[in-house]
Amino acid sequence: PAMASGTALIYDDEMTSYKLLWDDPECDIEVPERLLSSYEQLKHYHLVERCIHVPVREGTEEEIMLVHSSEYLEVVKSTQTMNEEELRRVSENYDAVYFHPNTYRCAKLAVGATLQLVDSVMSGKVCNGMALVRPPGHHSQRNAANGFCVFNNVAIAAQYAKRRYGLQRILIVDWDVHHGQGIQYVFEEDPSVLYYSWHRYEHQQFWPLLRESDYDAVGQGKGKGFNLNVPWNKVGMGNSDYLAAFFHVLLPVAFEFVPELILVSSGYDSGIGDPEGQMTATPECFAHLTHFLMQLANGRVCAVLEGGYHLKSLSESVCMTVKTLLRDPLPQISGEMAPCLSAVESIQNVRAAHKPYWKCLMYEEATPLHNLSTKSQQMMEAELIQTSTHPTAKQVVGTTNSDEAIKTDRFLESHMKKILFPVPPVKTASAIVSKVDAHLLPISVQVEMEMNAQELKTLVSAFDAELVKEEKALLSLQNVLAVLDKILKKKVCNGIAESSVASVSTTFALKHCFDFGLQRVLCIVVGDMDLELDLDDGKILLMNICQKQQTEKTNSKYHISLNWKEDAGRNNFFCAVLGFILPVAYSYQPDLMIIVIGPNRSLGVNAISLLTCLLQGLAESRILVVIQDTEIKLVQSVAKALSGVSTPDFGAYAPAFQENFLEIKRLRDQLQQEWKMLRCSVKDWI
Ligand code: X5A
Ligand code: ZN
Repeated sequence: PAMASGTALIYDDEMTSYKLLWDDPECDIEVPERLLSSYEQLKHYHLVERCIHVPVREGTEEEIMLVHSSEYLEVVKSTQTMNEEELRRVSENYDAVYFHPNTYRCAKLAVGATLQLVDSVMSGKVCNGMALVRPPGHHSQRNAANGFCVFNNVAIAAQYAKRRYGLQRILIVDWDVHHGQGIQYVFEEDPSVLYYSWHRYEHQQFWPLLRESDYDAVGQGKGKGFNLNVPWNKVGMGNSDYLAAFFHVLLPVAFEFVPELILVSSGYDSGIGDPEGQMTATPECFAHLTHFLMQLANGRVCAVLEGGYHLKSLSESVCMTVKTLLRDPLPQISGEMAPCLSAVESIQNVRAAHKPYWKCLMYEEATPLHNLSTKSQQMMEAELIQTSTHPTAKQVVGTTNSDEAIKTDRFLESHMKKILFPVPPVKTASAIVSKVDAHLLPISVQVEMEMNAQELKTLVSAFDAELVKEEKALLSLQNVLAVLDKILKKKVCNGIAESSVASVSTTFALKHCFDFGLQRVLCIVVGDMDLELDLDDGKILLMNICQKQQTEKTNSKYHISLNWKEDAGRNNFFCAVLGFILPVAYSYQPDLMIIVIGPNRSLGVNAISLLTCLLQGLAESRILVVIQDTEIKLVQSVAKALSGVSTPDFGAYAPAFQENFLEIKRLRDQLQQEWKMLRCSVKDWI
């Protein structure tokens, strides 16, 4: 279905009007500059003017009482008129909290800002948005402030959305580095709110030090299965660990859940340089996380600020989130893509704990690992350090001092210049060359093609002298080349080309890519097609999804054949995309993707469109789709996926054919040494 457009930004500097008035080393990181510097950076990148400004309001008492008791509300209210001495005394009743005379007013604005965002999205005024608020909310509970949080903004928003809009399924994604135990408590028995949180845990040695933050807290009563905790037992988790948790835990479950709205407890203390989190995820990681969530709930994503205490890291990450909500192309994610042992261990444990509740996990082995013996753990860690540049705990310990914070500042300064930032963004238009009537395609995507006939003939004859003589083939090549050329020259981001000779066209296109200087092209072929390609140098990764059994074994790691049985209408291609294709693609890190749709395709229109949507996180969103036969439905659907006007609707989820599932599992076991993002269990680690 088509979706609303536009991104709301909700911010009011009144929420900077409270601060810590006394000495408290635990609370002194929660400062007004957190909001000021985030907003400044949004202005700097000209993102503020691209968003729709929505004013804040106060949350009402009734709204606050959707989650909190009236007694607690009265306590918070009473702090307005207190002197410093009294404020200190109230603060001491709670864990890691300070009050200021303006706290109550700001906490009401934070709730109201969050509800304004939900209203803007639910009314269709915008598609998505972000609220920059203080105080944060996810630790606060029915009767208690906790961890800088006063009212639970996101939990209130979920209750409000259920009540006001009759929603039946809301997904809360809490990517803050702390466990939002406040949210967990509110929805523990509620199957209509799926709560996902990853958090620094260190076997319960990290604040808030709770047993119930572990992976085996799956929810209670009717809510069993609707609470997903991914506890990180080491510091130093980074881009690949976070993405692995998305691929192997959150996304399969979320696609099965089919949320109607997504609320993000959007804390950035899980980012690099943060003194609380001590993790290593770089700002562009948040662009990718945001992008994946945008493929669910018809794009209705509301991000609400929680933590984040390294000002530069925080503000760059906020910008990445907003930029992605605005549908700019995604920056390439940096670093080697391989989750660390400890991360995979946590992922395996959550998957095992949730096996009874989700069809996507039904074939999982049911063995949570309790604790790997220290010895085997050390051996495996040693192996890991040799084979991967993944930051180890040792490298990041000690980032709390200000020297280290400044180092991160400098690192980010140059890092952000290297990635796709700042403006201007590449135009996100698509180039389409197709026999399908222009008026049947999304308006924004038609681009005139311009390719000098002589120039083309020269190119083609260098490739294959015979081809120049064949009128029809020449025309096909021309289509493909015209679109590809625009992508390579960054005049457009992506495109579709019809070609009657897809295989020749693709070979030709690939050659053109390398002449242009690309290093790695991911080529996904759907259907039966023989491509004569030299795959040894790793410049092409060929993935063939087809029905016919591939008899001849290929011995190149750059040729992967996925034997997939047609399952149109059964909607279980998710397993293959999330559990296999995306992890391999992220491990490979291509500069461009070519998706070729040949004859006898084993995937339906929706599956192909979903694949197209999800792959846009790679290669700065550069995708060329080559379609062999003119199929109006397919061209339309892929065009919509590329232009971001809609995500394919899959309806309810059905379990995978066991055969399909086993195929994925077999391939994963076979290939996880090469393509490390496939790892979701520690068996066969070495
Ligand atoms: C919202 C948030 C952290 C509290 C840490 C207390 N709170 N040590 O990030
Ligand atoms: Zn936090």
